[in-house]
Amino acid sequence: MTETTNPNKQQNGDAVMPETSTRDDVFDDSYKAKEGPKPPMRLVWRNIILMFLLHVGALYGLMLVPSASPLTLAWTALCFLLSALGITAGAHRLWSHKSYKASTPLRVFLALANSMAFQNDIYEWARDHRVHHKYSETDADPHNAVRGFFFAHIGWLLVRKHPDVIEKGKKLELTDLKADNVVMFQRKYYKLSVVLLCFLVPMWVPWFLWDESLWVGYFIPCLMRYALVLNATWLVNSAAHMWGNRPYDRNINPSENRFVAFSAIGEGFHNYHHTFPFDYATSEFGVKLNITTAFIDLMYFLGLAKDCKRVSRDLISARAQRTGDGSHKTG
Ligand code: ST9
Ligand code: ZN
Ligand code: ZN
Repeated sequence: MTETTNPNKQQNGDAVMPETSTRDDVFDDSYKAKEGPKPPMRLVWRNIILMFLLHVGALYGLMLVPSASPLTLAWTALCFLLSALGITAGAHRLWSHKSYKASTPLRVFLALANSMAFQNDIYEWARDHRVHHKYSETDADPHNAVRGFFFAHIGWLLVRKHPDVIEKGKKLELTDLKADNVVMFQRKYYKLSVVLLCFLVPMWVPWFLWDESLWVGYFIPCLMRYALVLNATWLVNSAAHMWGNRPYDRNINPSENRFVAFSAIGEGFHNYHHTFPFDYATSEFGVKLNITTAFIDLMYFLGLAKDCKRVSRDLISARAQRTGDGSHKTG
């Protein structure tokens, strides 16, 4: 593991930037909101209708759970875990933040898992996420939590983006993503990969292998699982930007939220993550409530991941003392 100890001053205080990290995921306080009235909110009815239908389908899937075979439920849990890892270990910690390096087989696996999660392709996800970190809680943040829980959770996907998101996003450094063949390949064949991996495979496997009905296969491992992964992810943008302690930086909204950490397989330690975005564990406490970190550790052990970046304990304590809300614990 690469431990960061060099206290270079960064724009967001004393967060330390390892040489290989992207600088465009670090908070930039130079953003100035444009004067004058805000642009009008433009609803995207196609997304509103599809998201409504998805959630109705997911609730119906929940009602079908008692009629599903135990194998189908185990398969649903596996699909949840795989698609979640495609976001957490893939789009988030690897591609948005470059917090560790992954071999080609691991990147291929994570890209497939990412298509199973159907949350926009990796390139678009990482671009939006970098702009979220860099201009957090401003109009240039795609899911600006200052606009309320609903907007940060799902509302931002139901309206046209604020022009500042696009303007600032176009200035981001994305050459690493453009140079990654796996990312570009996934982007090129994204729609096909989603149809196969988010919908057909989760529905077809239980029918083919243990005679589950296609109906149950469609509503439980497919729609219900997809909606659960989406909502677990969105909770990081909504709940973990509002509720919880701020042991590392009391001046920012992102918070340590254990419920979100549990449901988002390790991504709820959001005050830590926004303070030290390049840490591969996204938490001070390693694998605690953090399946994603355990997964990356396993990949490291198997020789498929390397250069996992960590922040030193001394630096964490110094930062917590200087800017934390006083709730910092060391265990
Ligand atoms: C989904 C994503 O759910 C979820 C992401 C969550 C992030 C969470 C982060 C938290 C931390 C990690 C925790 C993980 C936990 C996981 C737990 C798992 C258990 N920069 O987009 P358009 C350009 S997706 C630069 O159409 P509109 C763009 O290239 C769900 N440029 O904007 C294009 O240019 P051109 C499924 C940008 O029209 C133009 O602008 N998907 C940027 O405003 C227009 O782009 C959906 O539901 C940027 N940042 O529409 C809907 N952004 O024309 C998907 C845009 O030249 N999205 N551009 O190509 C949409 O339908 C639309 O984007 C929209 C906005 C309606 C939302
Ligand atoms: Zn992040
Ligand atoms: Zn955030």
